[in-house]
Amino acid sequence: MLPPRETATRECKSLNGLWRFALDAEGRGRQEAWWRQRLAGAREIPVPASYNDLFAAAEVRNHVGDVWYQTVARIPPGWRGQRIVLRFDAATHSAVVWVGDTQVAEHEGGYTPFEADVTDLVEPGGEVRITAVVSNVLTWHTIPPGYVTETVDGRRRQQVLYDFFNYAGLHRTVWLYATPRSYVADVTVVTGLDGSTGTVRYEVETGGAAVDVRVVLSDVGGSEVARATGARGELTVEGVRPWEPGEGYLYDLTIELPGEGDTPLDTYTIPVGIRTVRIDSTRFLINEKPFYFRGFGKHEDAAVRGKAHDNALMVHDFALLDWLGANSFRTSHYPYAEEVLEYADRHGIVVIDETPAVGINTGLAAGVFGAEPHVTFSDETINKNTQDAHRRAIRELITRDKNHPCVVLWSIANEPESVTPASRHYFEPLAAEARRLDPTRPIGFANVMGSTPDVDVITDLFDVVMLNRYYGWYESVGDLATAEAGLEAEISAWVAAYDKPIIFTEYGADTFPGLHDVVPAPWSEEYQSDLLAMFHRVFDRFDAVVGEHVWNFADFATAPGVMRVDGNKKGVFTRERRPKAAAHTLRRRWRVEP
Ligand code: GCB
Repeated sequence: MLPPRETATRECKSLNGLWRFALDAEGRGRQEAWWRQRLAGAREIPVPASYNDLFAAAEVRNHVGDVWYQTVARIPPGWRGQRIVLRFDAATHSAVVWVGDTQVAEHEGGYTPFEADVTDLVEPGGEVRITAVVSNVLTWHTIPPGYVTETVDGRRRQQVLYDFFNYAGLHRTVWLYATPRSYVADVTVVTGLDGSTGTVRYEVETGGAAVDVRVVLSDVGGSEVARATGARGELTVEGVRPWEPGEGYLYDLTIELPGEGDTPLDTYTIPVGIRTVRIDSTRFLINEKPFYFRGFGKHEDAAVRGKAHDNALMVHDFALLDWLGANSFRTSHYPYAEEVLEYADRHGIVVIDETPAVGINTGLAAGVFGAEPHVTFSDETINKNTQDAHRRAIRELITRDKNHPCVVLWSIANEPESVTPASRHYFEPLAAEARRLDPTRPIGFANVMGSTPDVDVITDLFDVVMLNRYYGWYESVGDLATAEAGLEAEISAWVAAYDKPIIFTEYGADTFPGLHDVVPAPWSEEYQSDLLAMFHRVFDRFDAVVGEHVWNFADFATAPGVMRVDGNKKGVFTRERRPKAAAHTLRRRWRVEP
């Protein structure tokens, strides 16, 4: 699905701003058809934002169920004769949308976009009422999974199986946009490199009446470097300037549907980074050069706005990554806003792109987050329906992000159960589906502590070993010598079992900012630094370890619990992005001064 973009033939109108908002505490709105009129008793709410932290009200923060959003938008008069589309970049976790009285969209999955052709429902120059009901409910059959319980006083409680606050709402931009009736619907590019020659294979999908396709590739200066006609083909670029980590060089691929004379019916441009990705034994090769991942698992998380995309925060976070000498991050534990990937493309930051499949592991949730004990895979819990939702989540992630050069690896799940025959049964078709959808990128999943190579049964389905390990924290806390021995032994076991690269996708320690000690005491800033240094010492003993992503970039909100004091404190930065001592430790290791 193409992101909305203004071109010579297209216009976009963001609907961001203050919308009307109503909490549906009793779940009456769908029956009473609240979309048919102005939302009664509505608050005003900013879009984009999570609704949870805005109103100083526990019933909003902890609400489980539907909330309603409504706005009135004017369709630009110049859009007459155009195809008009309404697009939500994200509605967490599911939504139904009406334009006027007509339902136009229904979508499950809180972190990927959906859209509807509303041409026949709107009048250019006129106003239109747009209403969305957004639900934050997670069930055994959603991705991520969860379940709802009742408290003694009859309130609903959402049990999540993961370690971050269940923020919900319209987290990203809502758009109206117009395209010609014959339009570029999608494009897929696959790039190649052979010495100084680059190739761009492309495939264009069109909508509306069948028309020709013409593509032009140009460099940063706007000079044409290659062109072709036809819906699919291959462009050759002599003297190519590749997209490299740290150097996000992008060409522009302009797709035109030629019309009469010089004016195209439709035109759409996507940035293209020419690069290759390949695994060779234990090496992770970008442009045939070994790449070592230095960076973090992150979250979309900030005070007040929760999980909303925010350009100020994005630019600042990338500046901090640069200050540290980081070259990559993982979109733990869901697809991030498309703006983030576009920024990473332009700045040469490498991304491990993850689906929202976090919590496919009831044993872990029971141990860490106090969930009730359940069997992970069963008819009553995670089953065929969940697997179908997971397949859709993989499909939506790959179709959205397939053209980003920054994305070099798909992570199809975080810390799933991976030691039972049922887990193999569940993951085998999903790994195959990811490969079918994108044969050009390696795939992996973040493996949970304890799922060592002697008991794991799914790693052979993947290309990379991605390990989340908490030696020195959840195991051997306060005893870094034992932790170091444990870590070294485990890496040795992986190296003996698999000829695959190993990326540490999580390691870290909760750290209370400002807590200092003369002895290495857990929760102190010194302990976090010492623990990271210990991991690094061990990583450096193994060639197969090709990456280190600290957990986490910054402190983040979680559900309350005995393990969490005002959220997860494993950040190297506080939630306000102040560095802890560990930030300086990492900078000394990572920052390669020119
Ligand atoms: C993990 C999870 C991550 C948690 C982290 C922790 O293994 O993948 O979501 O936040 O551990 O801090 O416990």
